[in-house]
Parts: sequence; structure tokens; C-alpha cells
Amino acid sequence: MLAAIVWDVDGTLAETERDGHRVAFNLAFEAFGLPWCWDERRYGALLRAAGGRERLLHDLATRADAPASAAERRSLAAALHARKNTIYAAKLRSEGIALRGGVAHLIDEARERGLRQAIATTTSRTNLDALLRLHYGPTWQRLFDAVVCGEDVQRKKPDPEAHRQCLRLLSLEVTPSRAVAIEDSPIGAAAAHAAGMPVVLARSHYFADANGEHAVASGPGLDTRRGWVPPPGASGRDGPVTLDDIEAWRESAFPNAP
Ligand code: XBP
Ligand code: MG
Repeated sequence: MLAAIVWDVDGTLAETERDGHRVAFNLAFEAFGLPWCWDERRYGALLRAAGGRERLLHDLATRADAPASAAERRSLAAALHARKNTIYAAKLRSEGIALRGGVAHLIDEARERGLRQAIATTTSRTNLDALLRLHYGPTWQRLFDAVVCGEDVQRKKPDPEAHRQCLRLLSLEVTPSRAVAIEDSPIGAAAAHAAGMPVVLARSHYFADANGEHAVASGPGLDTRRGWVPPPGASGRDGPVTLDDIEAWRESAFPNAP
């Protein structure tokens, strides 16, 4: 039986990469007097590096106008990253950012049915707090039985460390197929899959063309049952993806799972 839903954050709960992080990175460049700007295309490519600081380091390594020494690049990346996170949290407080369609519905349904829920993200804890405080108030942590963030792991996605840690906290490390991971990106899907978990891939803006590799089902978002591969079973009615849909996808991909 399905025991837990393990949520990714950026791109899955909300379009935070498109509407939050990218914008905040660019404002941080401006605040530092740097003439740099990540457009959508560049940011989409940079998302192959998980972790904002890692993303900056990756970009700095390719820039002729970045500091030449690795130590200077590391300290610039750390300073820019800290500023970006401050800007990101302030932006969320002042402008907000919507949860993606179907997310709140599924969180509520899981809560009503007594299913455990957890977070496995490689974003910073402050970013997660800014987003969930906005939607669930200061006691949002009560919704989750385990929360693993970027600071809690040595290796970020696609490494399975965050998911494995989450499974341990849920006491599901021996039966990872009882927890379904919801992810939006190929690296997130690869990470959860490597931890032995069934993955439901709700593609986000930057990963609209992702194939369903490593996923038991992939589709355009949790707000609709249309466009998913494989299609959800039972009735052909539209509406948000339900827990029954998720359980059916899990069972068809892991027929011998406990
Ligand atoms: C997304 C990430 C993060 C965010 C930025 O993680 O890789 O790096 O882009 O956040 P996930 P930070 O999809 O696992 O939620 O700057 O805090 O890293
Ligand atoms: Mg994600």
C-alpha cells in the first residue's frame, strides 16, 4: 500500500525557478554591479546543475569577465547566492507565488486520508520556508513527517541522497517503493528513481519537453488527468490527479511491491 508522498519543491510545488529564483539571481547580479543577466534559455540550461551556488559556479567557470582564481569565484558565488536567497524570500513575501494547480488538492487529499508526506529538495531551507509559510502559515512543518533540504545533504540531485535520507526518516528505507516521489525535472526523477522510489513526473516550465525516463507516469501537471502517460485508469473524467491515480500508477509499475 502507498505509505507516503515525497514532494520535490522547486518546479513541483510552484514555478519557483521561472518566477522566483531566476529573477532573484538577476537582481543579485544587479545589486553587485555585475552586467550579467540569465535569460530564460540560459537559465534552463543551467538548471542541469542542482543547487543555486553550484549553478553560479558553473556559470562563472565559463565567463571571461569572472574572477580568474577558483577561490575568488567560490567566494563571489557564495556572496551572490546569499543575496539571491534574501531577494527571493523578500519577493515571495511581497508578491507571493502561486502553488501549481492540483498541488494543494493532493496535499489535502493525502492529509485527509492519513497518508504521510515529506519534502526532499535540494533548495535552501530558507527558500522552502518562504514558500510554505506563504501558503500554510508558520506551522507548515506540521504537514510533513520529514523535511530534507539542500543543507542536509553532501550531494545534490541527481544524487539520491536527499530521497534516501527522507526514506530513512519515514522508516521506509527497506521498502522505498511504498513512497511515491513527485518531481518536475529529469534530475529530480533520476534522483528518486536511484533511491528505489516510483516517480510521478509533473513537468514544469523548463522541462516541458522532458520524456518520462525514470517515471511511472509523466504529464503536464497535477491539475489535470489529461495528457499523462500512461493515462490514469478508471474514469476518463478530467479534474486534478488524485491519490487513487498515483496508487494505480505505482501498482502497475511495481506489481509486487508491498
Ligand atoms: C531546485 C534547486 C535549487 C533551486 C535554487 O531544487 O536545484 O538549487 O534552483 O535554490 P529542487 P538554492 O527541485 O530539488 O527543489 O539557491 O537554494 O539552491
Ligand atoms: Mg524540482
